Parts: sequence; C-alpha cells; structure tokens
Amino acid sequence: MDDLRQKYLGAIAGAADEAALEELRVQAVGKKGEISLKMRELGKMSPEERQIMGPRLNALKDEINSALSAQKAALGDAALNERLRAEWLDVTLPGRPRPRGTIHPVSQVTEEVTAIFADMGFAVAEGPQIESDWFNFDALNIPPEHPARQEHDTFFMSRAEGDDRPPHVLRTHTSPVQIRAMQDQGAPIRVIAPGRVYRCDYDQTHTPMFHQVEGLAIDRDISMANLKWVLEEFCRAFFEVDNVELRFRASHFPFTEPSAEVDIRCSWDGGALKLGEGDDWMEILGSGMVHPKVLKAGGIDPDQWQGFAFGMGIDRLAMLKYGIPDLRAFFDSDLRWLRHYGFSALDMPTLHGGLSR
Ligand code: 2NL
Repeated sequence: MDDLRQKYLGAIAGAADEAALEELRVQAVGKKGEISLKMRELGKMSPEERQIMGPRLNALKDEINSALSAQKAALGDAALNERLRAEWLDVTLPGRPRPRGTIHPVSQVTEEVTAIFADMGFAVAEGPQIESDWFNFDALNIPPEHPARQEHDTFFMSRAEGDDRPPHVLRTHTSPVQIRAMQDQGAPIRVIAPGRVYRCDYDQTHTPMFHQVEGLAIDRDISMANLKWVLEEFCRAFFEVDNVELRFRASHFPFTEPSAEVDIRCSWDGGALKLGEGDDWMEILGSGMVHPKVLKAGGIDPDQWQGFAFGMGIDRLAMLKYGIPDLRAFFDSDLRWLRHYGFSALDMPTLHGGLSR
C-alpha cells in the first residue's frame, strides 16, 4: 500500500502536463487501474482483512484523486503565468509613427470650394474627361471657325482610319459637364463642376493637365446682382477675410453675355499677398450671364430662364491661399513637397469646423 502511495503521489507531483496527469489517473484509479484492481480483490479477502484494507484503499484512492486535481490546478496556474510573462506588453510605450499620406492641396481646395457652394445650395456635377467636340465647343457657342477653338490648345483623340467624323477631345474646361447637367436636370438648376481639364501648354504657369471649377445657376429671374453676391460670399469664405472687395471688369467669353472678369483688391507689401486691402487688383475668375444659345444647347428655353456662370482655376486658388510658389511642383509627386504642402486626412474642411484648420 505504501509503495503504491509513494509511486503515484511522486509521479503526480512530477507530471509535466495535463496529458501525463491523465495517463497517471487511468493507471491508478481508472476502471482497470491499479487501485481499482486492488479494490476488486477485496471480495476474495476474509471479512477481517476486508475491514482493514477497504477503508485504506478508499483513503488512498481519495488521496490520489485530490493529488491529481491539485497538480492539475498547479499546472494551469503555471501555464497562465507563462502566458502572462510571454505576452507582456508595455502599454505606456508611445505609439509607433506610421508613414503618413497627406491630402494634396488641389484636393483640399476642391473640398473647400465644394463646402462653400454646397452651403449656398449648389450640387456637384461630374462628367467625362474625354468629350465630343460638340459638348466641349459647339454647345458653348464656339463654332468650328471660331478663334477660341485655336486658343484652347486642344488635345485631340484619334479616330480609326477612314472615320471622318470630328475627333473627340480631352475637355479643355468643365463647361461640358454643365451642358450635360442642364440636359439631364433642366431648369431651375444650381451646380458646380470641379475637375481635371487639359490644354496642350507647358511653361512656368501652365501644365497640360490642371483643375477648374465652374458654377451655374439658372432660374426665372437670376441676374448679375445674384452673381456678384455669390462670388463675394465665396471669396469671403474661401480666403477667410471679412473685407473682400471685388471689381467686375467687362470682358468677353463666347458662352456668356454680358461677360465680366473679376478682380480682388489686394496688396503685395513686402512680398506677402494681403487680400481686401491695398491698391492692387488681382484677377481671380471669369463670369457672366449664360448666353441664350448655350441655354438652348442645354435644352433650356431662354425665353423662360436665365442665369449666371463662372469659372476659376483650382490650382491657382491653391497657390494663392497656401503660398505655394511653383505650379509645376503640384504634379511632380515629390514626397517631401507633399508632406510640406499636404493636409491631414482627418481635417475635412467644413464651414463650421474651419475650412483649412
Ligand atoms: C475662366 C472663365 C468661365 C464660364 C466659365 C460657363 C459654362 C456654361 C455656360 C456659360 Cl455651361 N458659362 N462657364 C462662364 C464664364 C467664365 O470661365 O477664366 N475660367 C478659368
């Protein structure tokens, strides 16, 4: 009895894992285990022997069972301690800085402009960058022989051999988007069309791809006065200055009549641009009342409806607002430039939260 006791209690205390423990349990107290077999032998004993051996065997069985569960608990504790040691983590360490992308100034300014005009009830319209010459030119009162066609430095797509139809073009302005919007939605309508435009021109101040935003408002009685208010409101919000002064200078565009170029009062004291004060004027956009022929091309009756349109360069707006000197760097994908002039992805421009902070 003592040998059995020594053997199993020693083995249990030395068991390294739960599998070893289970093997010992089966060996000792399982159905065919050593203790169980001994208990079966009780039947063959004399009553006196049985009186002594029975309780001793039962006590030994109990002792082995509790040693088994004690060791099982100890192994569980050890395993947990080992996990806690191995999976230890210093939660006070500073976060690891990840390589961070930034929002391009063109995207930032597009979002800002969109937020401002959305607040005045303008929806965003989009359209194809490859256009038919009808949508890019004819619909905008620029017929084939019109000098403006040459001035647009158009990129032409190629047609298949023997196909004599006029080629498609890369849109030279976002106006065709607004023609499509008029055709699709009819009047009244209030939309802006921001997007990429293309002209075959490359120097200090021109890139063959650049960004434009145009606006269009058509209703029964929209006038130049509404245009003036909308543009003043826009400049106040966009440049974040209370005193803006705009000057409307008579001009000419084929798609508007009358037409006006708009200058903003500014000063260049000490090389820094200040808006709303000073004796200088800087041209920021073109505008006018939509030409009746353009309304017709958009499927809108010019005897019933009228309205204004305007257009400006997003890249130039970004350079002015954020003091970026070189236009061509916009499209170089230089990571150092992008980190310097880029914006945080989390700071979405809103009118209430601040446009650019
Ligand atoms: C500029 C001048 C302008 C428009 C764009 C327009 C569009 C339609 C009808 C009439 Cl659908 N006009 N757009 C009007 C005046 C000026 O852009 O300097 N852009 C950079």
